[in-house]
Amino acid sequence: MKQRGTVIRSTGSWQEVRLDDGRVVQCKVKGTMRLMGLRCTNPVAVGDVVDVTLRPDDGTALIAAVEPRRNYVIRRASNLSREFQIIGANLDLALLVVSLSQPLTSTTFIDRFLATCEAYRVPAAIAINKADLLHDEPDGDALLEAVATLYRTIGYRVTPTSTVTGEGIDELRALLSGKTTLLSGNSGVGKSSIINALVPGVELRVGRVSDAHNKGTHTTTFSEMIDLPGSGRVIDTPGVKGFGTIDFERAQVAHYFPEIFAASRGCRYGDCTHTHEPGCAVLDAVQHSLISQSRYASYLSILEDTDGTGDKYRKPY
Ligand SMILES: Nc1nc2c(ncn2[C@@H]2O[C@H](COP(=O)(O)OP(=O)(O)OP(=O)(O)O)[C@@H](O)[C@H]2O)c(=O)[nH]1
Ligand SMILES: [Mg+2]
Ligand SMILES: [Zn+2]
Repeated sequence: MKQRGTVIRSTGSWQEVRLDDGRVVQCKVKGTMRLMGLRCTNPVAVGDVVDVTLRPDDGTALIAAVEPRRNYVIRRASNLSREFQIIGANLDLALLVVSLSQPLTSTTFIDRFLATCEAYRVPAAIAINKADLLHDEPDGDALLEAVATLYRTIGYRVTPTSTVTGEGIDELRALLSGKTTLLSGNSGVGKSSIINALVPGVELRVGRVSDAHNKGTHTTTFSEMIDLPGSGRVIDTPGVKGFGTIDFERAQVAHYFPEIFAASRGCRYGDCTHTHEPGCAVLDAVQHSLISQSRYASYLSILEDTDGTGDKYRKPY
């Protein structure tokens, strides 16, 4: 018997699927599907709409097919790895949760995440969590303001939040209402804590305060979709250390940095890579601080990781 459903929890080998009739079943992925998802560590991700085959005789459930994804967020499992991981699928919003203190999220991480969202047409926003810590640190507020302004100027929504004081939580609630939102970011930035603040009673496991400095600590170990009060859903995910981008075509990388793309219209050459060419309007804008050094460095870092052929990752479905 075939049923349609949505993957709401994924441990890698097991998927929990909420069927359209409301029942929740534990599923295995049908063996052959792994081949279709070649090089992908998880052929099925939270948010995927799937066809499930139920076998009433032995009580097993198999995911037989994944419906084409509206969009998704994907990362390279590690910088040199040839394997990819789909972090979430069929999203209205990807909320990147960052922290500028305990731990410090790097701008490279932020920019690689945002560029991936641009590439896969997932609207992205940023929550700068642990704002309470910044308010208590010398120059903390200046750092918060600088980072927020940088990304707001490019066009991203930025919300400073604190699960300790409640700052920004109402704003997030309004932003996420009615949407399916992926929460992603480094380990320990407070993704699960934010969901706990948004969803009374859910009580996700959060890291111990004493572990907050320890980047090796991963408190959330599997991805999980949680219903928001009212309408909307959030996906909590395990923290990730780095965010390797997939092999973009070199010429495409600038498209994923909105402000670099906008400036590039003024470049002398149509195939300008914005690295050394005369008459490059992007280099000019960097020199005049109209494009931030950190964003430009992130652009270069992705370009360096890209071997130029593009399309290494073929969509499995
Ligand atoms: N000061 C402060 N601490 C926070 C805030 N939000 C979360 N924390 C603390 O940060 C630590 C990590 O929080 P988690 O919610 O487990 O972080 P996470 O992003 O879910 O981490 P992973 O599941 O490992 O990816 C915990 O000790 C939280 O209590 C905040 O706004 N301010
Ligand atoms: Mg967590
Ligand atoms: Zn240029």
